[in-house]
Amino acid sequence: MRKILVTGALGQIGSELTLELRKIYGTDNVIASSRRKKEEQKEVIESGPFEIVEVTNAKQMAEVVQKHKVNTIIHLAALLSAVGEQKPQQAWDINMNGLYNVLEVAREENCSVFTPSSIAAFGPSTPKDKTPQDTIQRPGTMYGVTKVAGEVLCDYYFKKFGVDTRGVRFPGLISYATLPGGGTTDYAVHIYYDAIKQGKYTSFIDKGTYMDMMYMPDALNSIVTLMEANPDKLIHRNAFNISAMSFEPEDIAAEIKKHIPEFEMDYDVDPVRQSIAESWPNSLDDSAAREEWGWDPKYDLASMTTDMLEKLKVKLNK
Ligand code: VAH
Repeated sequence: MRKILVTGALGQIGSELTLELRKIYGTDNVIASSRRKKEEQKEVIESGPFEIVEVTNAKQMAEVVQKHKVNTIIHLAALLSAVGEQKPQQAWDINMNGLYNVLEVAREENCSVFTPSSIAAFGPSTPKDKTPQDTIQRPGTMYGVTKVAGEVLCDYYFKKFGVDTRGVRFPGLISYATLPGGGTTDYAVHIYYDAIKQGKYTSFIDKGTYMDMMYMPDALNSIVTLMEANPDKLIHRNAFNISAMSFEPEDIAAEIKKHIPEFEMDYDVDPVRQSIAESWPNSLDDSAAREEWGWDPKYDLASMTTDMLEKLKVKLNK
């Protein structure tokens, strides 16, 4: 039976993933962890085992793994792209030393490891359209550097020590439960909140800027499906291109207007996040994930927008 430790369990992915994993594997088999408690995440903290784990503290992490007899680590704790450009040294420390500690603890305690990479692992010299699974990766952000290095380090731990490491390259993730923390794709979440609260949104990403995106239910499903996939069928491991849709701000605004006709959007482009977005692919080739472990997203822009607006109207009491 899996005994799973989730790092970064109070973040955008972790908060929903932890609750989903507890439904699948049993509450007591999923230990949520974070560097500190958050008042707004009481459901995750109080619905099952919770531990304080600072991922840069290897001793603390090893003690939690031993205490709960963990055999699977889902490592989500990281600084994202935009925040990583404000604090590049801290991004390296958390994203790289945190991952190194996870891999060393996994090696010593015989744990499997799932940790996501990102489309940020690609850069301006990467083919932009239908970006191949295996291609040049010269990212221009510290976040992207840590993602490429993380992919290679995870493959090394698999080949050198037999640690069962697997990962996906997440696109921008859109969800209604927990706000994202400092990414470039965050505009695609905030637009829904502002559409409901104010009927308008000012985008920090410019018109015509395509990025790959995915609705959170598909992202959660990708983690469990890859984690449980038959290892004999995996040609790749760290990390798989996956995507569900590719759109630009005008596309998501047009979809929202189908539900809120009076919705208006204008632009106040953030040069930092715009340059990051322009360095990333427009769309990904995710055929390897589909062939090797049955990746098959369910949501497109239309169905995601319908569900996001429905759930946010309840959450925001509108
Ligand atoms: C970010 N949401 O914007 C994250 C993600 C592909 C983007 O890694 O930094």
